[in-house]
Amino acid sequence: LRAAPVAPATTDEPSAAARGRLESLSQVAGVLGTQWGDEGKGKLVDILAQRFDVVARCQGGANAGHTIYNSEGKKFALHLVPSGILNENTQCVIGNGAVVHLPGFFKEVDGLESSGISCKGRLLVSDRAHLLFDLHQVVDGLREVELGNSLIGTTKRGIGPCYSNKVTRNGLRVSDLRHMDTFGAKLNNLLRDAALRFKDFEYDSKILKEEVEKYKRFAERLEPFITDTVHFMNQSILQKKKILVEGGQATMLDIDFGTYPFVTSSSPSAGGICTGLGIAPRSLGDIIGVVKAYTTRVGSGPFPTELLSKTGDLLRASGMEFGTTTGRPRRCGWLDIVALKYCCQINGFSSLNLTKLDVLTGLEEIKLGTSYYTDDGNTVQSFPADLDLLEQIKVKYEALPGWEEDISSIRDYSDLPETARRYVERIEELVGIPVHYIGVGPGRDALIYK
Ligand code: 2SA
Ligand code: GDP
Ligand code: MG
Repeated sequence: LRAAPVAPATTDEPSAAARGRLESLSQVAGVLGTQWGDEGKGKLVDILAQRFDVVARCQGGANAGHTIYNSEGKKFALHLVPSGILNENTQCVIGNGAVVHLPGFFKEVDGLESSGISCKGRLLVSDRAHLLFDLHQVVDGLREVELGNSLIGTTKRGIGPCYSNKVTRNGLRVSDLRHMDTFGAKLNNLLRDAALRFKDFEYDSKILKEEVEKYKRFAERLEPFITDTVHFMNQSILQKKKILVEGGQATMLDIDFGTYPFVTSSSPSAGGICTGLGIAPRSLGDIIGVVKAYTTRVGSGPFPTELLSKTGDLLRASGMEFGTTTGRPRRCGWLDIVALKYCCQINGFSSLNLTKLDVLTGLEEIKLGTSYYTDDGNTVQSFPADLDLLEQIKVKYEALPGWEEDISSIRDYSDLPETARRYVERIEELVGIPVHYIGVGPGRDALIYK
């Protein structure tokens, strides 16, 4: 295995095949993760954004980490801001389903602005989005400590505690910044609850006062970004603007469909698009599922095709599999077709983007996990909810031959080695959804349109 290449600078015009694919996408389209995150969604969103007027995030917060490269090869790590921000003609929306940590948000905005990317007037934050406070991050950490060996392995960005407050109905929303007279009392409730629950949670009236003062300044600074994004999204649809929804995390981390409790606290699957932006299901068109050519996972939880071997280490090194947000090493394994089929059912993808095919170069043999079975030899028909069963499950593999050639500069599908094409087509056969995009490197141009 070779180390993944550094993204080259590119200003190439898209090929006819690329233009065909990009121009035929529906008015409202989505890009969603199909595994346990980090499939390379950010790169596809950044490429597609060139053809879209609006790019919107519908769930999650700064737990997401999308690494993208602009046309000069400059690297950007985005967390909350949609990956469409690098395209100056695109408006970006942080929808009602997302959670916003304002110190982190302004840090990201400042970083972009200092790189010459203007955010003002292009970045809209929903007045219905919930505010994620430092206190949520502290509680996230304390919960993990309490869980000991059974910890979830969260990003410690405060995601679970913030969504907990949303569901308990005592959370604060962006629109509360316009009512600073009641803001302090509401925030005090959250701080007091946290202090009652965790003895190590520091809380006194000085902390509250400082936090309220800080948020008074944030309220002023955020005002130009605050938008009724439900109205904006629906107006944009009526005005025939092209809208791209950028998923964070992935279906296997979905609060309902993922490997609960080792999941995030939002809905990164298709349903989350409607609830997280306030747009109707019938407005949705193409939904592209992003699939890494192998599987990775950060944090704890079941991972049936995990490779605890040298091959897993090779994939990690070659694919540079370290978290964008926390730098944690990602667990690596073979592509899990059972989990992928389950995810395809839930999301109804119109096509797939297979990413990081280049990382598999040099492997003599590549495996696909095609079915699950139990100790007594019985095949498990669908992806199980039962974690004990998942931990013990056996995987039946199909082995395919690998390839030696460097594929990172290939742009035409027909130029890929035959064994690489066979790998792609076998995946299409097994899941019944066409692969329209194939990633062969991290750069914007390193994409094959099939
Ligand atoms: P949380 O923080 O409450 O959402 O964590 C709950 C679980 O969800 C997983 N999770 C992620 N998995 C992969 N990538 C994520 N984002 C970062 C990235 C990760 C990083 O893109 O690289 O930098 O470490 C992400 N966000 C949440 C998490 O690992 C827990 O399993
Ligand atoms: P996301 O969270 O789904 O947006 O993915 P991340 O950005 O967290 O992780 C994907 C990583 O793989 C990033 O470092 C990308 O630059 C990189 N990447 C994306 N597509 C490809 C690809 O096709 N080949 C290689 N070698 N790297 C890729
Ligand atoms: Mg990521």
